[in-house]
Amino acid sequence: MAGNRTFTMIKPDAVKNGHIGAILEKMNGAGFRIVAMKYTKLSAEKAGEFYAVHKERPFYGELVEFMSSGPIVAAILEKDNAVADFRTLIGATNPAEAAPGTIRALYATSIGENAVHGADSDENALIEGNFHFAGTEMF
Ligand code: 3AN
Repeated sequence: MAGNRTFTMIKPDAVKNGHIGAILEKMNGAGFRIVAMKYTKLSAEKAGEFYAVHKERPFYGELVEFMSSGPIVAAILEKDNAVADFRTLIGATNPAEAAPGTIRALYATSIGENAVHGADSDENALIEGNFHFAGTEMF
């Protein structure tokens, strides 16, 4: 059964370009409820840990450097079928291939700097949510 929570980050490019408000509005407008949220910055070490599954990929170094380059917004979101519906809302990894109206089509600048992260499974949503919010009160 599909779970009802997902994990997201608004990435440093979208924060720097002033898109936090617009992106949160898209999330709320699509029926996602904010359960936990934090404006924070990842150290290179923490970003490396978060993206450890991609360690062998050629873009890993670039990804860690980018994700630790500036502040982000991390959040846990709630909705029926949260993981799949959120992936639809954000669009394809490469903004050039993202469907019109999706968050990445609107706000991403490149495949590396693609505005938002969305967990890709219920299991990862839980792991990633705990990474940022373990011990935090949720509402
Ligand atoms: P998604 O975020 O859509 O699940 P993944 O899991 O394939 O995509 O990749 C994780 C992150 O790694 C992406 N959000 C993007 O920032 C970065 N990334 C993926 N592919 C590339 C690439 N070819 N070049 C640079 N960065 C990439």
